[in-house]
Amino acid sequence: MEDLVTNLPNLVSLTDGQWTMGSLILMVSYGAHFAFIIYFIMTSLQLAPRYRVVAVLSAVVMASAGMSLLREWSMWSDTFEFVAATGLWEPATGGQTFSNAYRYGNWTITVPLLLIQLPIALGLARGQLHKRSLRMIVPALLMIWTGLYGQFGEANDFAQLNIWGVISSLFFFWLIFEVWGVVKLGKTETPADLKPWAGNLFWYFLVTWGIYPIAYALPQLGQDGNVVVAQQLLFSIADISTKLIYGVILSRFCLRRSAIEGYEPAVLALDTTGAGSSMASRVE
Ligand code: RET
Repeated sequence: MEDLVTNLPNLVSLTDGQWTMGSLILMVSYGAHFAFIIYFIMTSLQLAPRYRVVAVLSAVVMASAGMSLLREWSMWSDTFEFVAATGLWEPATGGQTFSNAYRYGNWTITVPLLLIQLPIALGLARGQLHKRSLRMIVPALLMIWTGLYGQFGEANDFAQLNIWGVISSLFFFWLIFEVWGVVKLGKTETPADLKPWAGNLFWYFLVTWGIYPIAYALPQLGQDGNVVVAQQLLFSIADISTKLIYGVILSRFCLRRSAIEGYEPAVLALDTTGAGSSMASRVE
């Protein structure tokens, strides 16, 4: 029967420290995502109308990911029970099973939204925006769904994990190529002062999205509590970096861009002289 369990956390016992750490990591993650809904909605008010949707999309991503992570957190609580005889948190007999698969389901929604934000922020014209978004979303979804299938091998079938991991990585390379194309195109549309942001965004994307395959492959290091907790930690660092911090960076980029384009609320928001509190004194 045990072979039917496809996710590593259902096969290991955790020390109290490990169990608490896992619970804490997931709680901090969903808490952060929910809290930043407010930040992104408020920020959207300072952006020029054409960029406003970038912050709004971040708020939507926060809500969607927050709910998914809340689900992971409650699954974590329901999966383990404390056994006084061993002093360990053991997978509860007949209890819930823990699975990362819900994360992949959630990415199906959040990843396309994250990708669409980029060409909007970079000011691509409408025709290019649609075409380029589609060209990024296709490999991204194929990457996620092949990875979703592969991750069911993390407990019992490393061949499944690795073969589908490699296939998924090929789609990831294709995606990176498309993102690079968007950034290159976007650079030509970006005001001179902000051009370095575009290149930096690409490298930020590469490093932070690159954390996910490491978390995916981690169970091969061993079936123990440290690996289970480390996997959740990596997923959470990746989640906060690719959605929350990425959203903050894009919003700041759009705020500067809005100001350069003369949008008054953005000019005032960026005014650090103190004079901005009075509209009149800012005009000269
Ligand atoms: C998988 C499978 C193994 C190979 C690769 C993967 C890449 C996953 C990525 C996920 C990004 C998710 C994001 C979610 C935000 O909500 C599927 C783990 C390359 C890059 C950004």
